[in-house]
Amino acid sequence: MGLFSKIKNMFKGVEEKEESTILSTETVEEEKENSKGDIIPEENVVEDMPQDVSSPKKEKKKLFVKKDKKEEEKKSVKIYEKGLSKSREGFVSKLANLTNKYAKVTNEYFDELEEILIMADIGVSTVMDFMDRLRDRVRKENITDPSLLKEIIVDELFIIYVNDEVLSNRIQYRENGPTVILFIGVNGVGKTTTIAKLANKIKDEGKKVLMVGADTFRAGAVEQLREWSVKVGTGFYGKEESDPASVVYDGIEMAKKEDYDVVLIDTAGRLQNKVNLMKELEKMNKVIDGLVEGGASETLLVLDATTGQNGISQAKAFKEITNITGIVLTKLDGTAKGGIVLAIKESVGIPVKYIGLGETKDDLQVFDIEKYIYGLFKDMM
Ligand SMILES: Nc1nc2c(ncn2[C@@H]2O[C@H](COP(=O)(O)OP(=O)(O)OP(=O)(O)O)[C@@H](O)[C@H]2O)c(=O)[nH]1
Ligand SMILES: [Mg+2]
Repeated sequence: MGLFSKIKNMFKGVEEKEESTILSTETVEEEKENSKGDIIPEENVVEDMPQDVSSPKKEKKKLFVKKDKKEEEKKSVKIYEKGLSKSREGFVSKLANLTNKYAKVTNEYFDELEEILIMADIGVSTVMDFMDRLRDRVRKENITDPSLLKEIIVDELFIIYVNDEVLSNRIQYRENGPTVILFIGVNGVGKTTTIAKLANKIKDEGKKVLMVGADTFRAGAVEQLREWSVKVGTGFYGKEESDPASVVYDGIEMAKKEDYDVVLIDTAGRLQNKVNLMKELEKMNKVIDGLVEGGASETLLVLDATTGQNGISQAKAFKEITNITGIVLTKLDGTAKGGIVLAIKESVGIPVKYIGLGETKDDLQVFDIEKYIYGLFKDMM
């Protein structure tokens, strides 16, 4: 069975059977192991739990947590499906049409396929490699029927992403002292909204979150973040018309004094002035390094998926001036060009950690390549 069939089987059950086990046994075991830093810390579910493992109450609690995870998994698959509907209607329906149009795999078929993939923003060099591999497989496996190629295409796209690397897309939380996460990216990509969404997620995990408004460049930017902090219900520190690094300093001092677990810092992104931006980021990082052992845990670059190849150029430019630990790809709900995820992986090699699939505080999802592939191609077979 191909990879895609496996993924499809994995998530099909989510839609059909209310009580089906979504996670395989291994995943459940793994989830249990990881549950310390997980969405619902078990100790937070029922405050007054006795420590006795054999207690029936504890068993009940465990079941409750598991069911909650199932519900969450189900919700998350649905958000992927809904958020990727534009992409699905775009390039995926073109792929399906292509299969119907050709009775045989011909050179014209390959040319058209190549064009569809490039239009989907996968990136020219990735598409070229992909086409070579596909032609190779077609030759070796003697495939003439285009409908047999559909699954192979999806599998090969998946392979481009995974590419025998272990992609770590989990946020690294610090044991002691606040975990500092810096958000960077050009104007309007969705930095502030992403902070609100992520704060909401982290808060639901039982952590104390502080938003710090260090975008002191654009008028109203600090106030915009403050409004989000009220809506989401987190702490806030920010000051207009001051030096961003000094805002970062005061914000982290406050976080340390008031025992915040996570500090999310909003910055201004003026890429038109690369040298200044680099200096500013350096200055901020110096301040963070001085206050928190090991410095910022994450620097997340926010990219707008609707800007396509322009987004890739931004990633390359930012990569030159600072150390990026992950990418947040926003507005994937608003584009038919879902291939950008693959292009980012291929051209900058930085993991996509989160994707934005809408404008509300619930529309941020941890990036999961399996759900992504399922959300994109579910109608294709
Ligand atoms: N559809 C959709 N819209 C989004 C998403 N993320 C952000 N937006 C919208 O994009 C616009 C810009 O978002 P902001 O969060 O203000 O962007 P920013 O990077 O902070 O912008 P500046 O502060 O001007 O640099 C807003 O209208 C958001 O609602 C997303 O995932 N999907
Ligand atoms: Mg902003």
